Amino acid sequence: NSYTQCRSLHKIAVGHTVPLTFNQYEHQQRFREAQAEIVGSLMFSPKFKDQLGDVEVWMTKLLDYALAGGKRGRGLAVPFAYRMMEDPEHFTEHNHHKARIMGWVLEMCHSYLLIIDDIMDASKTRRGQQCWYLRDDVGMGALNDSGLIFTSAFEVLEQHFGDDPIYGELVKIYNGAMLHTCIGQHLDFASNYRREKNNLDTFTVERFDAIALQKTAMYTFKLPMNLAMTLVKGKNQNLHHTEEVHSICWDMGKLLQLINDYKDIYFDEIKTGKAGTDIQEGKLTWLAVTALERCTDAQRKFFAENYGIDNPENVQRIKDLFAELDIENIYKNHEKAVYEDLVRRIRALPTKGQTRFYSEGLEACCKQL
Ligand code: DMA
Ligand code: MG
Ligand code: MG
Ligand code: MG
Repeated sequence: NSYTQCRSLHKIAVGHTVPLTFNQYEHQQRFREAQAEIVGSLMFSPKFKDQLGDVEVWMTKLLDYALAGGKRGRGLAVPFAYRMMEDPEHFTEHNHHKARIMGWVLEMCHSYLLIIDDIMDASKTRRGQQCWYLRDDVGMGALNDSGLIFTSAFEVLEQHFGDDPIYGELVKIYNGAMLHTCIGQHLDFASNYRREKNNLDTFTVERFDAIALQKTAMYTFKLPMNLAMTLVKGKNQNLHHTEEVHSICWDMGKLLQLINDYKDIYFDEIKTGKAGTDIQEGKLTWLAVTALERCTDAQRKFFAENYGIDNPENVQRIKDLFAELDIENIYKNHEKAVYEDLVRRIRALPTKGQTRFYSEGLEACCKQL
């Protein structure tokens, strides 16, 4: 079948040090299929099975919302990274499947973050649907629902890895990454211009970097890489702990966040599935800090008067100011430069043994941003 074909293609490709070609569709299909398995086993857990009937009904509805749609880039990155990093001699389908489960646990953590993020950002839509907290039958119950998703993620982890020697390590990896993300989300929220009106001193590129590193890079890039590494044989060679690989992951996270910030303003909701709120909410975004760097005193005053107000006229004024400052072009050039620099650095990684796979994996992830 095409899966076996894909595997042998992989072997041939790797054996001949030809760039790896692999069936993206197959990869996604397999990942999708694992969803039913994890949801099924979760609902079979005694915590849910021996419950009042209402609980299962609610959980099913919640999980349907939480796991539907989205690009699933983070979840897919785990099996993807495992496939890329593992020496083909040690590659097993069993481990590959473990990577998919880890990927779904990650997707559940992501969904937990999004439910909360939409409340904090006063968003209206997500993944083409109304935000969870805005539903008539949800409201502030969304706070507890996010907790249900997060704790269920760890329940899934225990169900599938509880007896595995790597279980303790996995808990540490997930929790560590989630802690960083929550710190990043706190900084993001606390840096909001509306919280400290008239203080633009904190709107700096340095602060944007520090926030993006924690709220985005940590769980989007470092986490899937670290999870996949737990499955890679001979991982104690420490190849994955080189400074440069760390720094590449950070910079990919920053790139993702600046793309996210750009889309919030310049992309149509039809395309992104979510209506932007960054200007209205006064977020510390890459566009805002870049604009401020280029403002005259008068423009800075104009920015201060209009940013962070949920009113179409004020929002339009900020967009006009961005246009005056040519922010869109500055963004495009910057994005291109960051991307090209990343690809160059990834290609320059040492190509002996495992790191070759590592660099291919990173480059492929980068292309998917
Ligand atoms: C989201 O940043 C970060 C996390 C950890 C969910 P964001 O609020 O800019 O994301 P989005 O634009 O998707 O709401
Ligand atoms: Mg948001
Ligand atoms: Mg946010
Ligand atoms: Mg955003």
